[in-house]
Amino acid sequence: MAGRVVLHYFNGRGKMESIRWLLAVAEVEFDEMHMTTREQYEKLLSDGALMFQQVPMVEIDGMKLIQSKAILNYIAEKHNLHGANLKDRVMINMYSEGIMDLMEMIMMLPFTPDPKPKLDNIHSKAKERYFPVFEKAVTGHIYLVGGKLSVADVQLLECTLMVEEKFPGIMADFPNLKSFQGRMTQIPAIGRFLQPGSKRKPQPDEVYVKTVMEVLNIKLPLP
Ligand SMILES: N[C@@H](CCC(=O)N[C@@H](CS)C(=O)NCC(=O)O)C(=O)O
Repeated sequence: MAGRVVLHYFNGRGKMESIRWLLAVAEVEFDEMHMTTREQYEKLLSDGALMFQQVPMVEIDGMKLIQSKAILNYIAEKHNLHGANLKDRVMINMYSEGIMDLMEMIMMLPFTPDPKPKLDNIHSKAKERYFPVFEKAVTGHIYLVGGKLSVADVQLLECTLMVEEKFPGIMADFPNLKSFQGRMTQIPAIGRFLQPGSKRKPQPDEVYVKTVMEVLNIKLPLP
């Protein structure tokens, strides 16, 4: 029998947070190994657990999976959160990639020495490029694709909450997206994940940034 799911990452959001969200929605219990030292990372490397020397890594069903999108797709497929057919799936993937592009910009902010111009760019991209697409997609539809909850819906909720943390009030121009958020938070597993004390991580702080930089030997500015 496959053991419990174990997430190997930092004690912070980064590229693992969408995986935490999806597992929570699929109601899969998981444990976390938080890397705090370079030695822990080197141990994973020497064990051959990190194919491309990168985390996230997730132990699941007897495998050690890497590459966050591959991990998300595996969990989504397994838990019926990846559409009913090939055409739905490609739409889900298109939405999901767009959402991840926006979330990645926010993810990189704490590692940016001069975040103000990046923040302004994120604001205009969210408002003019990404949110209008999703506002339209959820108008008259409960979910993004095929009338069925998918990984893209889960990521869209995660993303809109992240953007709102940076720009409170941004949703005022997107009433249907706001309603979508409201519907999604009614899903019991999501309601529980949004409660304090869940495995959802807070916004990155100085400790998180310092830990990531030390463990991965990152020097600023990033290339
Ligand atoms: N495409 C990979 C990228 C993973 C990635 O960039 N991981 C960072 C931490 S968030 C890392 O391990 N960097 C170490 C390195 O690249 O040497 C994914 O989505 O999982």
